[in-house]
Amino acid sequence: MDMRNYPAEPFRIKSVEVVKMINREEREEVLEKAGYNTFLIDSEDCYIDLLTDSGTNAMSDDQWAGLMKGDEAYAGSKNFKHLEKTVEDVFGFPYLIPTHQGRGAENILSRIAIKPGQYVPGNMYFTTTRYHQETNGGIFVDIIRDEAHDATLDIPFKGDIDLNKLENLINEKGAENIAYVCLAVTVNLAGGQPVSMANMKAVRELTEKHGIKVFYDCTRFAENAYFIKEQEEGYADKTIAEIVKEMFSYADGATMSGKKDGIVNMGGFLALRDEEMFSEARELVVVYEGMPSYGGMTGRDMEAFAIGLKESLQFEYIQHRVLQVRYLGERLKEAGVPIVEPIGGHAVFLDARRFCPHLDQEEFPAQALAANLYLESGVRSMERGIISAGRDVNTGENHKPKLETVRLTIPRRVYTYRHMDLVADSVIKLYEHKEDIKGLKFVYEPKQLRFFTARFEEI
Ligand code: PLI
Repeated sequence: MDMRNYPAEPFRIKSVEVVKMINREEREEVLEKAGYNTFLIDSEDCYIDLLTDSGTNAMSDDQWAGLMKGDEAYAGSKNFKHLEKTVEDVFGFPYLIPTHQGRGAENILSRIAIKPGQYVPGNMYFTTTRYHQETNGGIFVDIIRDEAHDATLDIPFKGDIDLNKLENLINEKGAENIAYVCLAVTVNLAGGQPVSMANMKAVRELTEKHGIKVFYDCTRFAENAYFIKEQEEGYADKTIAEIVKEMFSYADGATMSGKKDGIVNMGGFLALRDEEMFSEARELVVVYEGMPSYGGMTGRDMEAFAIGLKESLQFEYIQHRVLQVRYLGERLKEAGVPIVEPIGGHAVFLDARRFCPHLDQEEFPAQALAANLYLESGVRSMERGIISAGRDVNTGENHKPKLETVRLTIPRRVYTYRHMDLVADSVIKLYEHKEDIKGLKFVYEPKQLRFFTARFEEI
């Protein structure tokens, strides 16, 4: 692979955190103690930590300086004003409810916008999002285009909503029985796949006819905007900021986990266009999060978040971000390792079905692969397959997602290309003796969001 096709880091390193690699025997002990669940491994025992890109970002010197400007007043913090203005500038939403992280915003939105028995169509599920929708009596319906469920199809904008699926659902159930459409940019569990501007616009036109609201999950909005600039006709000469503004002009509001494209370690929000909804959301934020001028964040968190949102719009930053992820994916592809294609914005997803064809889905191939990658090299990754999908709330049966994946998630501004090489070499080495990977079974299965704390042993 020609490194010259990849942009060098658009930053220099000012502070470092020393990491160390423990030996294989120690890693075996750690893995057994963690019940073969990478969520239960201590950070200190990981050499390269690709569990998630959530809250694991490196802040800029501007953001660190911003922390010193924290106004920790219980009410009316100036940092809230800064964040509120930034969200309006970037996304165009006038009303802001700050929350401790994305799921705090999902909780509030689900409570105010879903009546029990209503349907909530979305472009694939996300774990915490679907949990809050279902807990509030909503029925999640996956309306992403079929191709998104096929790991091998390399086509652009695999995160798009299938407009026929949406229209059929509206005709079948009636517009009054649809709470809202949840549109995620990008689609995490599909492999970080983006949604095209054309699709966002078409979803808006269709729902407007029926009086149905559209809320975006804007957790990885900047990555999505980069893909539009790179791949959608008519956007090459637009700035990331202009693209983001247009994307959100087709939405009634958004939930955000600042821990991703906000480039901070903590924070989130619910942003709204409608004053009445805002008023309802404000009544709930004081119950679940905190005063409406801080929600779940400190003043300094809000300041760093406001600065991070603006930084995420810088072309050099977002180009490096997306292409660094692509570099890792291309190295794996070149070696014949099966991955989800095309390579998404925040992570490379190993296709565990093809990586471990000797394991049945009920033997948890992705969970086993993640455990074995840690064993191989101290690289921590995350299962995104049958364990993450959980059980059907009515039948109790396991959801069996077509995509059975291990996510190598790249934190923002944290690792170098050399780190990506080390990860690629480890995965390639494991692929060469993949038959040694044994299936797993539960020894402890939590009832909710089981992937976080479940424990396993080898079959
Ligand atoms: O982790 P939170 O509560 O700040 O955000 C929840 C959340 C909402 N939407 C999407 C698309 C996410 O990816 C998301 C969190 N993702 C995590 C933690 C991840 O590891 O991908």
